[in-house]
Amino acid sequence: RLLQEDLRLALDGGQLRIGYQPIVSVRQGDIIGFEALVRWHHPERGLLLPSTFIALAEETGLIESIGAWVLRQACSDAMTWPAHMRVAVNISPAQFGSAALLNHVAEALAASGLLPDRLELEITEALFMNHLAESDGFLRDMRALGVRIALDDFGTGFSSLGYLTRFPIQKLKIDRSFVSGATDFENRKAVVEAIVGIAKSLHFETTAEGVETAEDLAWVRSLGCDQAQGYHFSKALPIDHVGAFILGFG
Ligand code: G
Ligand code: G
Ligand code: NA
Ligand code: MN
Repeated sequence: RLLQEDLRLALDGGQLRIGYQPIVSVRQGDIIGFEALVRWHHPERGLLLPSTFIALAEETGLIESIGAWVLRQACSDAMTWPAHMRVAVNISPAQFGSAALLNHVAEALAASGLLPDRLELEITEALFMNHLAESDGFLRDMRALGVRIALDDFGTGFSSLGYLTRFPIQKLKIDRSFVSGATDFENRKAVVEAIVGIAKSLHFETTAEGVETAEDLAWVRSLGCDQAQGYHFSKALPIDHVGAFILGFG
């Protein structure tokens, strides 16, 4: 049987679940929020990660309903967390061009009652740069709603600094390829230092992704990153483990 046919049934069948990975403030050491990462608990194939089905969802158009579900679920889950914590949701290229996205975001906020500034949408730097025309309208719509925007996988997508100043973005997420084990490599250090410098001068927050060890954390702290995310703190957790993780953290 084709994976594609299974994916149609997965959403209605409750086989899609969200894992929540904590994002930690480097200075205070507290949890500032969680990134929502979708997982598919396939009845025969077991746990499938997004790399195995997000592209398929995009090709088949299923990403629209999956994306709407993730937004609704993530916003309602975030309502069970302390009120200062945000939830970050990934938006893929196929969702980005669609007029339905604005409605899905607005509906997820309205249905959950989540304050808009607790929702952060992650779009990859490459997506942003390749769709500048759509980006403009999308970011304006999101700003009107009060939702925050993060550029994901930053450092891999050749942004022009001119564009960064023109768009209402609040955060750069530094790609983990520059972060994990980076103390060993001078060139990676130069990249992260440059990104943090740009972010500071443009008043964006920075999150270092892929912080896997205490050494990685000490290093991103020394470079002035605001937040860190990675296996050093936790992998993505099922929603029913998030409450205990928050209580036990720090
Ligand atoms: O969770 P890792 O666990 O494998 O996630 C891999 C990639 O899948 C991430 O880079 C992320 O951008 C993408 N991804 C995870 N969850 C979602 C989602 O809900 N929607 C979209 N569009 N992409 C997602
Ligand atoms: O592309 P995006 O940044 O949204 O991807 C998140 C992906 O990164 C997920 O697949 C998640 O499982 C993975 N991830 C999260 N933390 C770490 C980490 O510390 N090291 C590595 N190698 N991957 C991580
Ligand atoms: Na992401
Ligand atoms: Mn990323």
